[in-house]
Amino acid sequence: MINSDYSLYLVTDRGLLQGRSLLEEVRKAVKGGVSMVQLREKEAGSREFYELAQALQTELRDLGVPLLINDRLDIALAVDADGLHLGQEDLPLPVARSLLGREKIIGLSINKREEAWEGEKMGADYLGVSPVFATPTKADAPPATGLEFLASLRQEIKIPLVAIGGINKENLKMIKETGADGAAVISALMGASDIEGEARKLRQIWERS
Ligand code: TZP
Ligand code: MG
Repeated sequence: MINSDYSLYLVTDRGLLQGRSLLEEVRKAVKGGVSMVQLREKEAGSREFYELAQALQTELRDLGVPLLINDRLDIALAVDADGLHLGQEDLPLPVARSLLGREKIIGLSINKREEAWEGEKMGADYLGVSPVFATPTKADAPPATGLEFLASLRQEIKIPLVAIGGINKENLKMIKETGADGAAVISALMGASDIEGEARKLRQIWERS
C-alpha cells in the first residue's frame, strides 16, 4: 500500500531551476519535508520524460515518498510509478484506472464543483483544486477558485483535497484552515535557491496551523 501523505506536495518544473539538478533538488526538498512529488515537465520529449521519471522513481522509492506522473499514463506504467495526475483534458480517469489498477494513486485536477463530484464518483484518490489563487506558473489555468470554494468543497467531498496555485509561506496557513489535506507548490520550492530550507519552513507552517 502506498503511503499517501498529500500535505506538502512538490510539482516539478525544471524551467525554474536555473541549471540546478532536478534529482538533487527533489532530494533536498524531501529532506526539508516534502511528502509527495509529481513529475510535471511540459517541455520534455518522451525519452527524456521517461529517463527523468525512472531516475526519480528509483530515488523516491528509497526515500519512501510517492512519485506521481503528470498526464502520461504510458510513462507511469513504464517506470511503475506510484501514481498519475490527470487534468480535465487528459485521458478519462476510468481508462487510466483500468490500466493502472486500484493500488496506484490517481489524482484529478478540478476547478468546478461538478468536476469534483464527478471525480469522486469516478474513483479518483484525490482532487487537485486548481488554481486556488491566481498564478503566473500555469498560463492556461482557469480562473482562481478562492479559499471559500475550497472550504465549501471540504463539506461535500470525502476524498482528499489538494490545493494548488499561488501557494506560498504567506497563505499556506489559510489553505490548511479550509480543511484541505495538502498543498501543492511549484514556484515556492522550485524557484528557491535553498529548497531544503524553504520546504522546512512550509512543513513547519503546515504542522503548526
Ligand atoms: N495547476 C494549477 S495551478 C498550477 C498548476 C500546475 C501551477 C502552480 O504553480 P505555483 O508556482 O505553485 O503557483
Ligand atoms: Mg494534464
